Formats: sequence, C-alpha cells, structure tokens
Amino acid sequence: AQSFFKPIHGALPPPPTTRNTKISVIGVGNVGMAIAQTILTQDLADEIALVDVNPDKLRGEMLDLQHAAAFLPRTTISASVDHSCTVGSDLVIVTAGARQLPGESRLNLLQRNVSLFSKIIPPLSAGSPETVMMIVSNPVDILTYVAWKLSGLPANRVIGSGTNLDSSRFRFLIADHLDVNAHDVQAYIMGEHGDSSVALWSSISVGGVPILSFLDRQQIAYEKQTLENIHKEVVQGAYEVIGLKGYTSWAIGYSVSNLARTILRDQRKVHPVSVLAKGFYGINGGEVFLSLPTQLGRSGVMGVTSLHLTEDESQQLQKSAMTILEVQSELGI
Ligand code: 6V0
Repeated sequence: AQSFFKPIHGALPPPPTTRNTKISVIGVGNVGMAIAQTILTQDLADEIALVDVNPDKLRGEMLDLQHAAAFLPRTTISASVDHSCTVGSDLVIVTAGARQLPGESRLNLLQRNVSLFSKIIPPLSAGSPETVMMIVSNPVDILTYVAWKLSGLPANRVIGSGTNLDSSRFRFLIADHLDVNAHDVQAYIMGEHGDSSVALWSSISVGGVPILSFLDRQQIAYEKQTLENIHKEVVQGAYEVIGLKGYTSWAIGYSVSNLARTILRDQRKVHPVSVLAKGFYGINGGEVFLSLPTQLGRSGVMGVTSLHLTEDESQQLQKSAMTILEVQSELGI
C-alpha cells in the first residue's frame, strides 16, 4: 500500500531494526480471551495470533478486539482455525481444553485432553521451534508434561502456569488478613496446581519480616488454624468462583500475562510455575512437572531456587509429585 505519509526530503524510512514479538493463544474460551486482552492492554506483543476450532467464535473475538484498536497499543491481531497462523511465535499459550462432562472422571477428562494435545502440540512446536510454550489447560501439571513430550522442545522452554495463580490468591488472602499490600507479601504455593498444593508457611515474609518468627517473637498465639484456613481458601478459590460465575478468567488472565512479561522482557523474576521437577527438592521418582520457585527469562526456565523447606513441607511436596506420577503412569505416554 502507498504510504499515507510523505518521507522528509525524499529520504526513505529506515527498515525496522527490531523483530516483532509474537504471542499465540490457542483456545479462545473464557481463559484464552482474558489472557489475550490482558496481554493487549499491557502492550506485551506486536502480534497476537488466536487459534480455536470454533470459527465463528474465533472471528467474533478477533473483530471485537480489533475494534478496540483506537484505545490500545498498536498490535496486529490475527485469527485462524489453522495452526499455520502461529508460525514464528515467541510465546505460545495453550488454553484449549475439553470441558468436564457431568459425571465424568478427571482421568477420563485428562485422556480426552491428551488426545486433543496430540493433535495440536506437534504442529505448534514445528511452526515455532524457538518458542517458549506455556500450558494453562487443566490438569495443568500433567498436560505440561504431555506437551513437553509431544513438542520435542527442551524442558527449559515448556512451562505450566502452575501455582503462579494459587500463590497470587495466597498473597491476596494473607494481605487481606494482615491489612497490608499484596505486593509486600512474599509467599509461595508449590507443588500441584489444585488439591494437593503445598503452602510454604515457613518462608512467608511481609516487607522482609519472616512472618512465623515474628508471630513467635511477639508471642502472638500461633494462628495455626487461621493459616490452614487461608490455604483451604486458596484451594477452594477456583471452585468457589466457578460455582458463582461458571468459570475463572480475570485472575488467570493477569497471572499468565505477568509470566509473559517476565519471559518476553527477560525480567529474570522468580515465579512459582510448573517445570520439570526431577532432581529438585528430593523429587526423584520420575519425570514430573510441578510448581517450584523458578527464575524465568527470555529463554524460559533459567533455574530453580533452593528455598528452605521444613520436613513437613518437603514430604507434602514429594507426596504431590507421587500423586501426579501415579496419574501419569495410567496415560501410557
Ligand atoms: P472454554 O471456555 O471451554 O474454552 C476452551 C476453548 O478451547 C473453546 O473455545 C474451544 O473451542 C477450544 N478448543 C477445543 N479444542 C480445541 C482445539 N483442538 N484447538 C483449539 N481450540 C480448541 O474453557 P476455559 O477458557 O474456561 O478454560 C480453558 C482451560 O483452562 C480449561 O482446561 C481450564 O480448566 C483451564 N484453566 C486453567 C487454570 C490454571 O490456573 N491453570 C485456570 C483457569 C482455567
């Protein structure tokens, strides 16, 4: 197309010196769209490619986002039922998933999602061999393992959104309980995203003050029950939101775009995300993905931090790993 602007003194505009940043979002359901719109508002990509099997929903979502162009940072938005639109992605985010049918077991749902992944993951990694792949579909830890196996990508470039969201819920609840800002609460949930997650009470600090030793020093009754209730609320949080509005979307949207920022801007921040955990924190039973505090950067996983865990926390984490491994062994992958 002819340029709308005239070059000054007849000089041609210089060719672009930087490559576009491209993010693909697979699955434009509630979660995929919350992620896409948060990425857009936070100006994290030059290009966003959307993929889904439902062409009408896909085109509708693309147009709806494109119509907001006058209010958003400049981003090219494309959409296709064909994976070829994702070619050359820097980050591929997978939220596609089958929904649990009434009365269906979690294992059966998992098997349906594994067969869905066996169709979508190989073409995605083939089209973007340098990408970091982020899995969000549930059960996220096992599906991240499945995606790693099917993609042929190195383990440092396959990450599950894991307990980044659980940890955010945890920080919110602790902040609410203590009437402080959630940004000042350093607290991790590790292990499986969901029911067998492990709350690391021993390493929580608020504004740099370790919370348990503070409570001990102040001889405040050790609020064990309160602490346990907070973790229960974290685990129940997703069920509660789903029960009330039918799905979760905003918090996972912000959680994933926060991870996208760290990765694409090479922020080297520590996030609890699902990574190949074999060899860390006494997890030696097999190849298992679960959430550990991980340093992330442009090449994906840079390393795993060595937090001090109490004996109890360590045992809970290993139990979480065994739970996931048992289910994995039934998949035959
Ligand atoms: P949804 O609204 O049903 O969206 C799923 C989308 O996937 C639909 O638009 C489908 O058409 C699409 N889809 C199905 N098959 C394919 C395919 N082969 N290729 C491309 N797209 C396909 O579900 P929702 O968006 O609510 O949830 C998506 C997934 O995220 C589910 O597995 C959730 O359990 C999971 N979540 C994970 C969270 C986490 O913390 N890891 C949090 C929330 C939800």
